[in-house]
Amino acid sequence: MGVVNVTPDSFSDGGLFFEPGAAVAHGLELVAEGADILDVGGESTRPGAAPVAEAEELRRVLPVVEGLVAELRAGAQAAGSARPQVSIDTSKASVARAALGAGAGLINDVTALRGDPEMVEVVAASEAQCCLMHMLGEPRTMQREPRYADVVDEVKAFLAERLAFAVAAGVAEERVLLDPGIGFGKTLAHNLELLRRLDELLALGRPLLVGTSRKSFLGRILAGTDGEPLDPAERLPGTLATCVLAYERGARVFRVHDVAPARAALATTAATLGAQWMTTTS
Ligand code: HH2
Repeated sequence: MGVVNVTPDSFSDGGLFFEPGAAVAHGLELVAEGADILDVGGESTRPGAAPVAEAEELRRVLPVVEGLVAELRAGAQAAGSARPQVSIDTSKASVARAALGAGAGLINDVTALRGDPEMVEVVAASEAQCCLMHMLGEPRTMQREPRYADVVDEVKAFLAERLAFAVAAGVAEERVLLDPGIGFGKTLAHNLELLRRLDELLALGRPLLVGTSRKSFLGRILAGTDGEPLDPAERLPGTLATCVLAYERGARVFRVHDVAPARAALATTAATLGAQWMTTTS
């Protein structure tokens, strides 16, 4: 899953692809690098990020979803292959509805259907897949001394409850992906424990999505002697190490900014483990 941030303030690539044309071109580049899913987002979830109004979020993401769907459709038709999927990273039902109307096939809701009471109906009424992610609190406050008795048990119980909620509302279980929410209301130790014990979440019976790409815990592990965290642009080795580990522990969807190196690292890991590298496009 390649990240297409249409924001001025995302933590690692804010402002780079803010114009619709630049965002579409970037998404197509990620597909050329091997992405099977493009995750389009118009609101940063970094700690302390300013909320984005509905009209502004729509203005940012809708032309990009429309542009990508049109280009990917044409490309897939010409090649006779499956079209890579477009995902919408939003917690607003109206944005999800509009993106689905424009051809998105996955709703990535970092609030796991808690942010907008209408979101679950939008998902249930569609054929789309949906990613439910764990987050402690909300982005503005989530990194203020997060505490857990046992982070893995609590994330697992939360995801089980959210999955049951979605299914009870009419979302087919087969459409749901689950995500432990690396960096969302977690300390460095929490993130590492979740990755180390990721296999415990497999008992939930749904594919696991993991997003470690360039996140600040990687910058902290490799902080300089002055204590300064490593710059986001320098976090690719850490991203790849965590993706490989997460694959070995059972994760199957990896939300990354740097698709080509992630794909190469994961294909090599899969081959080494004797598994087949499954994608929708090959
Ligand atoms: N992480 C980010 C955003 N959306 N969605 C899921 N399912 N899982 C994640 O780990 C996840 C996510 C944060 O990364 P990014 O989009 O690069 O930054 P920002 O939120 O600042 O735009």
